[in-house]
Amino acid sequence: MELNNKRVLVVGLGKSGVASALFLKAHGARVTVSDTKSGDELRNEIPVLLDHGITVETGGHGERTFHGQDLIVVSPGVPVDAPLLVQARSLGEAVIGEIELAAQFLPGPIVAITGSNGKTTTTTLTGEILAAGGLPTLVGGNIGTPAISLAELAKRETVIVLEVSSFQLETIQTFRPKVAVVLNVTPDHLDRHRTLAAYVDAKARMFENQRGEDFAVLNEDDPICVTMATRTRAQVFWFSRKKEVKQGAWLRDGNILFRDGTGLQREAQREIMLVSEIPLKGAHNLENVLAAVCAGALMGCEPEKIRQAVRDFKAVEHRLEFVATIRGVDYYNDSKATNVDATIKALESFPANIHLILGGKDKGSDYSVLNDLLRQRVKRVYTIGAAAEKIESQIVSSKNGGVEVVHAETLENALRKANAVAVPGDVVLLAPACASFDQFKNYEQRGQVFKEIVRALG
Ligand code: UMA
Repeated sequence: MELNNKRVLVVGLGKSGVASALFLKAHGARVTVSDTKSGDELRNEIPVLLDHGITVETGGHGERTFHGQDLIVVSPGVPVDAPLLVQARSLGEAVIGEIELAAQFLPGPIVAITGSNGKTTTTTLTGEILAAGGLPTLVGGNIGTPAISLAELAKRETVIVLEVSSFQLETIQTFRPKVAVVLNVTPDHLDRHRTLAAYVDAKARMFENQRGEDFAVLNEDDPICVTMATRTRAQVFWFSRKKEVKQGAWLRDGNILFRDGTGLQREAQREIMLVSEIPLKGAHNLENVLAAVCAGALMGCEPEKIRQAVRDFKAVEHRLEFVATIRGVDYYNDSKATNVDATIKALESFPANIHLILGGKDKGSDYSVLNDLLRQRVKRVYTIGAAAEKIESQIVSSKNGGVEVVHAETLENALRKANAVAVPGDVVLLAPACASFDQFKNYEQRGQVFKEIVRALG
């Protein structure tokens, strides 16, 4: 892609927008950035852009700003069907996302990981496996470091491990992972994608540009993943907790095995490690490990190196992260549980006596699917944020044989109320099933605030 002297508009001035604008400018483009936030809200971002000679538009997207651009680069949070983008496309302007921009400039192989849940853990672990296997590795994407910011650091031999979201996949064109992992697909982001089918279609774009020499890694225990196998030209590898797979990773007698049924190593079957050596809680994390093992083995890492990396792995921050034990009560931060399925997985990790903090910004979710687990394992639910009323209307309360629900409004209130009644052996869990943007900057800040309040309680 030639950028020199091209007119490029970057839409959205978050992490992706800032990184894209600086990259484009460094490559000679004439860059404008546009954001709906006010100049005051963006006071930290604006000076650095102006210093680099980038034009900044704040407080809304002007129609004329979109005219006459050679390229428009959108941030993942910007809906692809925004009227100004639709109009720009109809005028023949190229509209791509930040991941596509990165794909055009990343010189080495990409290992991409998507899924409704487990992306961050699997991406981090895969990065550590590849590094342990001796491959120069960089990790980024939806995990928090924009992919485009890796482009300047990567060499031809560098493997780029990217967490990729459905939002990012909506605006790809040539993005082609050497290894494309889909961990699972359960309803999420329906406020943006509208239907589950549209969400699945976005996820399946992982495979769009793959070729026969590439690999797709899919969860054989996930019904939607199984249907995706027909959507790639790549060689399909499976992982499963429940059954033996034709090629990929599975379990036998407490061991993780990997079988490569391709090429010279036809039917080669290798023991990787014992399941009991995995330091992470929960069945969902076993799936994440199996997926990362597959990706590592496909990139040529030795079993012993894979084993070492998994054994040394620490839980990712905000992902079922143990915070403290206070007067016999364990506090866990799962702020990254931003959808209902992630909350289910968090609840399944503790047998009983849970005080669960739920709520935030609703994403069109159905919270009634939590009811069985709430009845079986949860002592009290504390609702917070904008989704509180919707959640309260969908979960069965103690009056009707369900769980006790406390309307707490804020995280701090919820923690104080839980702390006042929890007894030794109980677990206080933030696994909110919602996005954070109603009360926090992002899920990381929500998790930080949770941890600060917990520590203060102690
Ligand atoms: N904005 C506009 N116009 C719009 C919409 C948004 O100007 O129509 C502006 C906002 O005012 C804001 C900026 O766009 O200033 C935010 O852009 P963004 O939402 O794309 O956020 P970034 O900071 O660029 O972060 C994005 C990802 N965010 C989203 O997908 C919502 C981050 O994932 C990611 O870490 C980062 O790029 C680097 O790749 C976060 C996320 O919540 C963690 N992801 C979702 C998830 O995991 O469920 C998909």
